[in-house]
Amino acid sequence: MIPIAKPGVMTEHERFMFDTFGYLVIPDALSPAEVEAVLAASRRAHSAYPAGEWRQLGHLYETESAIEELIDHPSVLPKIRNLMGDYFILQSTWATVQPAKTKGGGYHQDGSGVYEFRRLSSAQTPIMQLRVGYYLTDQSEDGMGNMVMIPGSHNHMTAWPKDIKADENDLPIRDVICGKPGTALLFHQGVFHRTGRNDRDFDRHTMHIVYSPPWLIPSDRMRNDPDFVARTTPLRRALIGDWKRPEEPFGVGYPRPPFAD
Ligand SMILES: O=C(O)CCC(=O)C(=O)O
Repeated sequence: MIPIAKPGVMTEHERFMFDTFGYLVIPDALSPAEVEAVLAASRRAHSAYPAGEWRQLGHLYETESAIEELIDHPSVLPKIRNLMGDYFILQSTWATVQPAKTKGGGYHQDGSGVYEFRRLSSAQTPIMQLRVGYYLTDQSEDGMGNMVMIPGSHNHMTAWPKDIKADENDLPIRDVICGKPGTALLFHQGVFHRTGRNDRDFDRHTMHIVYSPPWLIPSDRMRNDPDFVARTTPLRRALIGDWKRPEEPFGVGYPRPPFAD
């Protein structure tokens, strides 16, 4: 029971599965050449830090062109627009490494820990972040650092059972997301999820790209580099939040990002 989707436009079937499960799995979202380039960028960035630690590095798209390409990647962007409309920003980007032979992480919902998004509603929390995890290393079997999701857990406010322990006292409905390099996992921030264990003898790399409404602050950067803003495309400039508001704050909106359609 995998909510499998195809790259590109959101079909009605896909939208129904997204609303039901809270995520979609999109094989072949990236070509092998794109995977190779993003993986090389991720390895380059992490090589400046000690090996053997789980780590996320943000804001690399200004210096790594392969990561910049993911800002408005055609495999995923139409689905983001289907779910968020035309006004959203790139809130953050995280090149994530999980070392070989390491345990998984704990279940959580994404968002601001100090003011959790689930406080915004007594029923289903609205979409505040759409996250796309591009698998860069092989995760086609369990135990390769796969994401583990609890399907539909964004849809209610029942408290998370305190005694759940990953892989030990776990939920039988957990879904270990398997995928070859180039697979994308698109999910609602409210879905409980975690990093799965990595039993293999190679580090696992995933590139996470996070979109949010335009009034959330970016979380991987304090500012955009003016040189990057000047040289990137008009659409990417809009998506990184570099637009002028005619009136503060959002009184009469701001120009629609220059999508091709
Ligand atoms: O290890 C990973 O790639 C997933 C990390 C994660 O769950 C998160 O950043 O919210």
